[in-house]
Amino acid sequence: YRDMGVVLAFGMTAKDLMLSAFAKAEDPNSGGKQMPSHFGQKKNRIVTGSSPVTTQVPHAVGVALAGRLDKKDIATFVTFGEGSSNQGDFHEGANFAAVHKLPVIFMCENNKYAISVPYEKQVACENISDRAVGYGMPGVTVDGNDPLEVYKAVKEARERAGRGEGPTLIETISYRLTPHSSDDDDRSYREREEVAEAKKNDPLNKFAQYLREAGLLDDQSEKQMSDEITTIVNEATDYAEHAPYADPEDALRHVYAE
Ligand SMILES: Cc1ncc(C[n+]2csc(CCOP(=O)(O)OP(=O)(O)O)c2C)c(N)n1
Ligand SMILES: [Mg+2]
Repeated sequence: YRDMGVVLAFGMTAKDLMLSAFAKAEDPNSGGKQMPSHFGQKKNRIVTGSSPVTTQVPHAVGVALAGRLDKKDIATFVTFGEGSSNQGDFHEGANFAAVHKLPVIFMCENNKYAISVPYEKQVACENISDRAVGYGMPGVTVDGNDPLEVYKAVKEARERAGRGEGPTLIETISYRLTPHSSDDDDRSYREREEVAEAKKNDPLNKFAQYLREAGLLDDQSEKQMSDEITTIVNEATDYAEHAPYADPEDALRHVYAE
């Protein structure tokens, strides 16, 4: 759900993302009809999500059930916020997946806020992962700012799913460094000091530091990587900016049966 990093890992490209942001005809998600970050791409097996939060959870459970019925070795991976974990869709999906031991990896990205509502006004339990026991599946909480910890937790969940042991709930603790959206003024509900403190844990900087200490990154290789990424993003931006918009008649495509 809105996970740009995840869809890039699944094979979506910078060009795909820019085509979507500029709402162009070639946008693989929706031909320019959806809001940005509402991903969906058949080629990379990314199932279209809806804007109402948490509807993606029962979808993921249903896809896992379909895979089971078709005897396919698949697992589904679904993400949602800690605020979204209070929606009925989460509880129904988690319960059904656990009862039927479906291969689903539930990942709750706990960034401490649901727009302006802080964690302590959303849930009374200490961890979102505590909820897993109520459904009969393992629940773990990991540092969401540490890519290696996240990788390890997801890998273990995938292996469990592959062995037919059912779903796992992974909670990744992070922090939303920016306002929720351009409409949101976060100064009205949180202190600047809190944000400044959280910035010290920015995973991009922390992981770069880790790689430096491990001797895998230095100034030269970091600059080279950064230059390469800048070129990719600039080329994707130019391409998308100049790409044609969809024809007006296309507005009804995939809306009504053809
Ligand atoms: C069912 C539903 N209610 C309300 C909204 C409006 N809304 C969009 S994002 C959001 C907050 C979600 O918070 P969280 O689940 O913690 O995810 P985050 O944005 O922090 O990643 C809300 C209330 C929505 N999209 N869907
Ligand atoms: Mg949140």
